[in-house]
Amino acid sequence: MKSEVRSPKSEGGAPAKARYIMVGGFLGAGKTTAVARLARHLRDRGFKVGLITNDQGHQLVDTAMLASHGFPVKEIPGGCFCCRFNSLVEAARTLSAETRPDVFIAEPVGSCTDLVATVSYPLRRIYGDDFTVAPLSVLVDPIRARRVLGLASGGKFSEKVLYIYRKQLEEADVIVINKRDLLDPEQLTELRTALSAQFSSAQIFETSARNSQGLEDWFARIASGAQASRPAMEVDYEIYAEGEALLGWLNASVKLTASAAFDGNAALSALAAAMQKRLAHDAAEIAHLKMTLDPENGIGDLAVINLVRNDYVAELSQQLQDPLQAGHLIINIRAEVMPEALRAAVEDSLKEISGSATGVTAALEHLEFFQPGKPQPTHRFTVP
Ligand SMILES: Nc1nc2c(ncn2[C@@H]2O[C@H](COP(=O)(O)OP(=O)(O)O)[C@@H](O)[C@H]2O)c(=O)[nH]1
Ligand SMILES: [Mg+2]
Repeated sequence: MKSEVRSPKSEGGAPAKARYIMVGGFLGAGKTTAVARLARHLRDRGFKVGLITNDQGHQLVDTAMLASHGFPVKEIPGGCFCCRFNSLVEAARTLSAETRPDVFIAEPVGSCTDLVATVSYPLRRIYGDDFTVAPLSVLVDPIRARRVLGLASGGKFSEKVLYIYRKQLEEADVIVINKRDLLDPEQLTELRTALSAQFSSAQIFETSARNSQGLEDWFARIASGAQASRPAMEVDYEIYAEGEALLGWLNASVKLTASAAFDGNAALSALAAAMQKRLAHDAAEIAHLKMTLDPENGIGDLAVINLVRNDYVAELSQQLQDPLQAGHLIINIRAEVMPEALRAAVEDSLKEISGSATGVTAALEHLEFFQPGKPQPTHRFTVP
């Protein structure tokens, strides 16, 4: 089939096209987890995989997490794929020069929408000789989705942020209800029914990316299916920009050192809990708080912690095997609050976990906190 992933053994004749797979969805839906699973799935079948991460800022938890699994990763910081389309193509070229991937898997920014018109269709039209473009997948966290669709109560974002959330679903070729382990069967059916009623052009899958459940059918669909050729949706870029600007963004990197070896997993949990408490006090709706701790001399060892809504506890999705005496901490937070509140929460929380009581010293190496600017796509094609 024309749009299939090229065979890993098809060296020799005319250069085959690489497959471009984009895994979108709102902040915290499980994109990075799913990308890591998909990359491993393809690698196990003999394909070479190249990963592309993207963010409005620099110093990304996702890049550190995916690189720790041994995949080649290129990061496009400082703007979304649609606004940095040329950097996206450049990243694919660099990966090609290094490892010649058969498949690129790209994770766009979780607050980004209009990807079909600004990324998929430009890739198809301008670089159709280089890539076959997979259907666009949009992942959802089912607890968050049930609240957005009015099926459950709980913390929500304001209407302009929800505009982006719904637009992401509207353009999806494939909607993946991820984290299905968090719902009982009735709640899952109710969510699926509501999604298929509102977003009828999308095919729906149910997965637990973290537990590797339900992934095969979805992977088969995006590894070999063609993307539909339908007119791209309409987007009000004023509302989109206002929704983006309501989300505060913070990225930081911190050097942690201690007088004696300390438990890095416990330190991450304590830090996440302190930030969560501070942000709750500021009435910030957390979209994603994520951190990695990379021990000095801890070859391949990396701790990852995530919090994706206020009324939950931060989860250590990867833990360190051993105590550490020095390490590098990356902090990424996206929440509906002014960025200054994020800065204060991070600085105060770092003070809480360091000092004479713990023997840990926290030295801030990089700090940026901002509201994303108005998206200004390089291209916008309403038909492929
Ligand atoms: N319960 C559950 N949690 C998951 C699943 N997939 C991902 N997560 C968790 O959701 C959080 C956010 O995941 P991440 O992949 O970083 O989301 P992203 O922001 O969309 O890239 C992490 O704590 C993951 O471990 C799942 O299938 N079930
Ligand atoms: Mg991610």
